[in-house]
Amino acid sequence: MFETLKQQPADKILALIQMYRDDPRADKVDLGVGVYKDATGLTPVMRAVKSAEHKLWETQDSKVYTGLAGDPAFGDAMADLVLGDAVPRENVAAAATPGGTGAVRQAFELIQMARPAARVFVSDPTWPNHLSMLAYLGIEMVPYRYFDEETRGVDFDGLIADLKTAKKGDVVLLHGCCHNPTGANLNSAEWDAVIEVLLSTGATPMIDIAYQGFGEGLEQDAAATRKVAAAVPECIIAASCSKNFGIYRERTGLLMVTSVDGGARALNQGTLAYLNRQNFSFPPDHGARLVTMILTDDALRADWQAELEDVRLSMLGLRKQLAQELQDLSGSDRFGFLAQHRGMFSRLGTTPDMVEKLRLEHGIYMVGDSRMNIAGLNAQTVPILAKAIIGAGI
Ligand code: PLP
Ligand code: TYF
Repeated sequence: MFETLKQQPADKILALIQMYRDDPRADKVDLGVGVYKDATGLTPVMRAVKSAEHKLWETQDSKVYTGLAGDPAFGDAMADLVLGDAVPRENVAAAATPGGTGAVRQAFELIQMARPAARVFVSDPTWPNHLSMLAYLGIEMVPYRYFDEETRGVDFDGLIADLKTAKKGDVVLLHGCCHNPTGANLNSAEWDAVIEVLLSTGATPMIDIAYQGFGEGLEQDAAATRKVAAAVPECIIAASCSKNFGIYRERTGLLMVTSVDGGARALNQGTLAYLNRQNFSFPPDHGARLVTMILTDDALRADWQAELEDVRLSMLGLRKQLAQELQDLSGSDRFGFLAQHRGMFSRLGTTPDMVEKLRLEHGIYMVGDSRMNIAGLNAQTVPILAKAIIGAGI
């Protein structure tokens, strides 16, 4: 029966990992897949995660099933981390999922179940998996302008004009912070304007937040999500713990749906549990339990926040260093956007040919759209990258 299958397109980001591994050059630089790396190129297990795992090993006496929505304590801890007090907890339906990807996928299925004709508005560009999952599910997507190729900031006027064409029953997918793949983000006043458009069109926001703590700080990075969720009657939020807890392979995420009253919440909660059951029954628990332990223990939480802040500041330092090197070499401030961008990524804004040239001639690996993982750099490789960029005539 399987001879009917067709070759599916590979994930370009994941394909880069293999190309990088196969490259024999000792001085190669990996700016591809979005995982945090320290100055030695390692992706460490965070201290608080190690401590929580140790404690868990000592105290956990059963691995019996949790619930279809996972352990409610995880939902509570994450709702608190992401939403603060923006929405009363009794109005938030929440279900644990396998990673943030699982939360996004379950959200798309929920949208399709509620509104088979819903269109999902997606930033141009967005994380490629958004597009591939929407296409796979047969959900209509509408790109909205986002990246300004000139300034490498947000094309705010284009974004607002495009979002105004959304209608009630449509969904607007927004990145809560640290936009992937561009690194360009809305400021607070611009978020207010987006909220106004959401309210005037009646479209439902869906916020994908996968990098809380990587941009301006843990609270600041959640501010937009909180503001949107507090302003609209219904908001969908897909949160990932992969990056900010460094537990990528544990597959830890949470899908939340807010509503204005407990009755709607009960229906949403039942539907999230139902959707989990259709796809995988019980969500993974190990990572979710670690996150819950860390967030609810003062000492573990303080240690986690301190390490996360170090991670954030190291990326910020690399951004500033790279922008400065490029300014020195080019004699212009046209790369100043690198210091303005936030999160792991920046889109350099050059052609796929130039990206290939950097890879072939310098062993510098970035995604074809010129997305660079800033965490892939260190103080020694920043000048190498800067020289390569200017040498290539970018
Ligand atoms: N959403 C965005 C925008 C991402 O960049 C990622 C990748 O890390 C995710 C969601 C989900 O990641 P994960 O499934 O590893 O939690
Ligand atoms: O954008 C990234 O690099 C991360 C990691 O299919 C990732 O979000 C990349 C591709 C993928 C899943 C996760």
